[in-house]
Amino acid sequence: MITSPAFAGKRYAVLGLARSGAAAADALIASGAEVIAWDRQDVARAPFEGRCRIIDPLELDLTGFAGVVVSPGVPLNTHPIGPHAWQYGLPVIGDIELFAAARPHLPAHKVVGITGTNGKSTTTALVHHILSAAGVPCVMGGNIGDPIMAQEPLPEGGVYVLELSSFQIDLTFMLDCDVAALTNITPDHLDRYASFDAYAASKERLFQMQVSGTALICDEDAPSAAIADRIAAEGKSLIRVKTSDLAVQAFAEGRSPSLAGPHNAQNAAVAVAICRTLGLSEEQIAHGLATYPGLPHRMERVCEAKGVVYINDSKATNAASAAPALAAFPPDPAINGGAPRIHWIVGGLPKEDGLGACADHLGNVAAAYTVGEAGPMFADLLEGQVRVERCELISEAVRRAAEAARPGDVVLLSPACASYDQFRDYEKRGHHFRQMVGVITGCDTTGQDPAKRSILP
Ligand code: UMA
Ligand code: ADP
Repeated sequence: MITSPAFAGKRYAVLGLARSGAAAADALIASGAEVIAWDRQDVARAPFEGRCRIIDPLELDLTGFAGVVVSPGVPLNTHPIGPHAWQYGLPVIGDIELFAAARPHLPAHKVVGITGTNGKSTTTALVHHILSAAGVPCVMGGNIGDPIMAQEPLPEGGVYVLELSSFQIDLTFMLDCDVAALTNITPDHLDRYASFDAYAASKERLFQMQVSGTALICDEDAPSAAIADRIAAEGKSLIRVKTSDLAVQAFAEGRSPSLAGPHNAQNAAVAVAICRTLGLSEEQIAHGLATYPGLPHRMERVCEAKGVVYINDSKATNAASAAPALAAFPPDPAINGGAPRIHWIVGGLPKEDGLGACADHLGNVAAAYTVGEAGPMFADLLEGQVRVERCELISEAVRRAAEAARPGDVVLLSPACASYDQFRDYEKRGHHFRQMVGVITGCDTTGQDPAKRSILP
């Protein structure tokens, strides 16, 4: 756990006690801070009974507090905690801000912050893998893996690789990343922001917090390019990254199968630029790119049964991230006479009104199986373009897709929606899909074998 004298003797309210909030409260208590903790769920509050005062900060006079630590899942745009804290002049912060405050007392280290609408986790995990393979002490945290405050501090020379969602950036004010990177910006999380511009502005704050570090921006969409232009105009250190950078590099041919596809080329190009900025050699980077094992729930090959491949892409929570999955399996003249071969399970909690970039790849779709709250909307949009089966539940969608699929076809969960209508998060949705595929096909789909992950054909 990361503790710091910076918190000793201070008083904090912690709202939200799931993974990141619990780790923040633990770290504050262990650092000698006085903590008032709260979560609307009693199961989340239970581990703190007897360890600190448990009370909703909304019921408290917060005079004398140092700050209110809020979890990224608490919607700041609608929750009353913001106005309540601000009336006492208190900052509303998250665990990443606690980490930033703890940094001066940690052994000399570097911080890499990675944001973007899509590709954050892949880029973060890839940078972490390249560094680890090169023998650099490093951890990854933030929006991936264990919360950063729960991790052991690194020895001198270590690198903290942080995936940062816009929700986390909104709760962070002094994280000066040695390297801050942006993969892309497309519409997402619009329920949490007043507009797409406000969402993009949230991402930009990661770079505004930098004092002397380098900004790496993949400037292939208009909002990202605009951010790069503003950083350049301020005279700050900026490297513009292009997906095509990867193609001209010596190691372009040696990428792990888990990094197949143009979207992963974008992620890999950003990761390579980050590792170069950190001073790694081309050989070290090439080795890491070739051996990257992939992450679960991103184009994860679950199993093959009766010639049908089942793919779990539960992390595709918006249209821009589902589109590359649909593009990955075009009709093949050698398979079923060149008929479309994707049985697409789509839907969940809707984020956008239309099909977005998915509309460009409907020629690859044999049938769509719509699920969740967005199911009827997707069914209405898709009917007349592809065969549609209204299913509501993923279990029903897998059952019907398995019945309809022919050898050579692909059953693909790439929902283009958030999971929160039916699941705790995209991971639970992905596990459920895996389980259902196991039940319906008879395959063992419980394994977490990295060799099975994220393999594109
Ligand atoms: N809560 C209240 N009152 C409210 C609202 C929420 O008490 O009004 C409580 C909830 O009961 C819950 C907690 O607040 O216990 C909210 O927790 P959380 O949703 O922030 O969950 P954590 O487990 O702390 O997970 C967070 C990130 N979650 C979100 O950003 C929604 C995780 O990102 C991150 O991995 C984790 O911290 C570790 O640092 C997940 C995610 O889905 C992967 N991120 C989004 C995405 O990638 O699209 C941004
Ligand atoms: P994030 O952490 O930003 O959500 P991930 O690396 O976990 O990103 O990928 C999430 C989903 O987005 C996966 O379904 C993946 O196939 C897709 N994806 C990954 N990188 C990109 C990219 N650069 N552009 C578009 N989609 C992407």
